[in-house]
Amino acid sequence: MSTVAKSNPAAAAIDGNSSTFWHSAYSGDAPAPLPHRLIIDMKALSAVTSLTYLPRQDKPNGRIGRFSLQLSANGQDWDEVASGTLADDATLKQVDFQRTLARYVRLIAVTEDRGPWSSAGEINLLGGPNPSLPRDAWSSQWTARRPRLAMRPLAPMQLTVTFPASGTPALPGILQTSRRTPTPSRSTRAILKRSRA
Ligand SMILES: [Ca+2]
Repeated sequence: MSTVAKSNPAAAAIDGNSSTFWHSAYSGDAPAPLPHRLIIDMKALSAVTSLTYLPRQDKPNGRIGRFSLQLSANGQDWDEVASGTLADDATLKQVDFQRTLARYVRLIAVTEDRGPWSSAGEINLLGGPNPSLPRDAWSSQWTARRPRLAMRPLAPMQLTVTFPASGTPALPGILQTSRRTPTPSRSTRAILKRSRA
């Protein structure tokens, strides 16, 4: 995203430093609309059981509320392993799920009470009852889903009302739209013919 502040890249969510953080775009033209997707590539398959999320520690902006957590072994086929709503505070959160073999992790931030932003001080993945997985080779990136449809109002449909000379609307079909009525298919024509007979 061209509008991401350079000091808050996705890599800051996995750098082991709780005072640096990833933040979605908040300057430039406009904030990227939610949901935001933070994707971590662990570069190797790992058995994962939990994700921890440490919000940024300096301000509440961007704390992830409702979320979906998805895992993938190949980066193409994703399974949601957890979803829910995280408490709106600065404490460390842990999301546990069924032990899954995965290489890619996709954290989808769906809501934020203050605005269309997401941020993360540190995100980690746990591989069992105890250990953090080694993060040396990991990489991360984030994207925002753009609306599929342009937010442009539709042109109003033009309605034409025809009145006969007597002043009484002709029925039926007094309203004619500017959209062309589709030609009935052969089978429809046959049905219409039968129903008229
Ligand atoms: Ca960090």
